[in-house]
Amino acid sequence: MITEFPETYRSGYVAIIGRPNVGKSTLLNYILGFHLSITSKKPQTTRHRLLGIKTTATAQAVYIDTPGLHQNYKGAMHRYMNKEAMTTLEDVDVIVFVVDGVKLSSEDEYALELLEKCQQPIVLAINKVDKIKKKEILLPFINELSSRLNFSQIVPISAAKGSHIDELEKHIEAHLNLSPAYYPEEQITDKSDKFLASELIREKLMRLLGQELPYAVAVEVEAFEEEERIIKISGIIWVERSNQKTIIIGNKGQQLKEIGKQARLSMESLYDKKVFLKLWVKVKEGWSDDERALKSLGYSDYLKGEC
Ligand SMILES: Nc1nc2c(ncn2[C@@H]2O[C@H](COP(=O)(O)OP(=O)(O)OP(=O)(O)O)[C@@H](O)[C@H]2O)c(=O)[nH]1
Ligand SMILES: [Mg+2]
Repeated sequence: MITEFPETYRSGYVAIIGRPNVGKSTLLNYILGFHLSITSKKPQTTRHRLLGIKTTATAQAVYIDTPGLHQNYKGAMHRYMNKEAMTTLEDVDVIVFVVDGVKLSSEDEYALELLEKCQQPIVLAINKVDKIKKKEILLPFINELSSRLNFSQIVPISAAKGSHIDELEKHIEAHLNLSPAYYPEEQITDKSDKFLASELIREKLMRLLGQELPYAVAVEVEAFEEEERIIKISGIIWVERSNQKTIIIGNKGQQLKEIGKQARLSMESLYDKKVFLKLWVKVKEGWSDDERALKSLGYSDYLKGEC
């Protein structure tokens, strides 16, 4: 426990920004040392901003994981997701811009255009370098990127394997403010247990259903009752059409059973307690493009923003 903060103690907000699927949430989880933010092979896994707070003896970095920035959005949910990412840029002390591979996509370009307007230091993390066999092909990519924006640092990393993350964290820490911690030492996120539970269910849906998963799926945790030895959770999986409900339930209910089992195991590891989980699938037509319905499912706060 930190009883007194030294004068050299640093604290600040760190935005993790980039196009969908580059590994932003995987990076946050590696830094924190546990699975807080959901991840999957599918782009647009993260839908809401989420704080992940890392407190050490020398600094408190308040990371903000964001939905991947995407260009060709349609509908209210996509608008919400882009705003969630852009608003984050307003008040942070440092930005970590994540890319992967060795080529810029049009979505990376879109993110770069937004970042050009930012005044804060930007650290570039080139992720998934474990997938690059010939490391020398990174060099022209690094040159191209550094000619585009004046990055404070450029660090090739692998969030999945944990390579060079400590180096990245050192650079981030140097950009934080000289200040005692903003949040209590034991606080790890701004999100409720109920929110984290609903996200773990959505993660299993994304991972188990893959291409079959309808994009418009949302999870609502109706009840979260913590007792001495067990947490009782019940959740609703909302879809837009009845054929989507059939897919999620699967043959003789096997698919839903597996989703529930995997979500329960992840919850037990997150809460360090036994979990009893009940899941239902329900249909609500057109919710993903209906701002009122979105609000009721937690997609609230249309915020203006940029940096
Ligand atoms: N090989 C490799 N795969 C990675 C690495 N980092 C992340 N991934 C994989 O990339 C996929 C996307 O990772 P996420 O962390 O969900 O990506 P994201 O940027 O948060 O995506 P959105 O939330 O959709 O914006 C997952 O399948 C990860 O396992 C890495 O360093 N190496
Ligand atoms: Mg993510």
